[in-house]
Amino acid sequence: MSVKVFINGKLLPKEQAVVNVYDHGLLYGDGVFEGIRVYSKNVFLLKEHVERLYESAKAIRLEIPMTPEAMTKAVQETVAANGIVDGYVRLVVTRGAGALGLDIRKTSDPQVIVIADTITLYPDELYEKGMAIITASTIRNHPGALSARIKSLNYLNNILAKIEGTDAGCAEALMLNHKGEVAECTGDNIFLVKNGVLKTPGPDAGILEGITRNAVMQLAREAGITVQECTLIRHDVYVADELFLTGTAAEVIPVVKIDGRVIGAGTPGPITQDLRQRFKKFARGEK
Ligand code: PXG
Repeated sequence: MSVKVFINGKLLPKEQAVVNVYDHGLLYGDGVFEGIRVYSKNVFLLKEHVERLYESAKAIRLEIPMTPEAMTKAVQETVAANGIVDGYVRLVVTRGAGALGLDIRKTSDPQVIVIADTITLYPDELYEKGMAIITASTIRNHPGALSARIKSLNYLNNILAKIEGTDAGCAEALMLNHKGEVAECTGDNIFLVKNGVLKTPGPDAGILEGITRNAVMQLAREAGITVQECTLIRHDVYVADELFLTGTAAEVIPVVKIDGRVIGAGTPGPITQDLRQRFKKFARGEK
């Protein structure tokens, strides 16, 4: 069965779900998106993702031509139409086709696209043994230039850092902000554990406020773990007892090495493993 893609109110076979080459999403990366997981036919934290999509759109002055309620329904219908049990939803809204120029007033018809498909995950081994990452030399976008809180179609900043990671044989890379502080990874947020306290950079570090990040902070608090959003520098990461990343695709993944330095005992730590289990249960609606 061919994958059916929701585009502007219609479910079309994926070959027919196409956008105009004059779309500013293609020409300028002018648009917003979300990546959402489906667990056992249930679209995970859909409300939070739809809210973030509309906030991203508002921040770039893009009016989405449907209500959040209709968007929610479109996601659920697309997931059902493709028989997705465990998978992934990509929500995209582009600025639409326009003249060859930056002026948004010369664009029309923003494209609303919902793709429901399977997802490629990190290999199981990385969850069991932990992953190695590096610090990229590419810093995160200066928040005064483009807020990292906008999940925009322009991911070059992260892609350049990701290339540094893959060149070094690592699946992720840490990005610092313009002040040299720890921000986030290319598609994941970062957490560390020091003396039993869970620490992560706050939104003012210039990060995407990950929905997985928020869920993990909540689960940690419920488990009686002290959680701090605070400024972190590379030194804090190097001397951490435990390190892990969170993201829609990664869920909770341990990190055991960064820039060649071994973190803690060099194996996934107890708090990381506990939070990973709690997150898995939560995602499957067992909490
Ligand atoms: N930081 C950045 C820069 C991201 O892009 C996260 C953190 C984690 O946020 P969530 O809300 O997912 O916990 C992201 C998320 C993909 C893909 O296909 C990327 C993300 C999510 C899902 C899929 O590359 N990035």
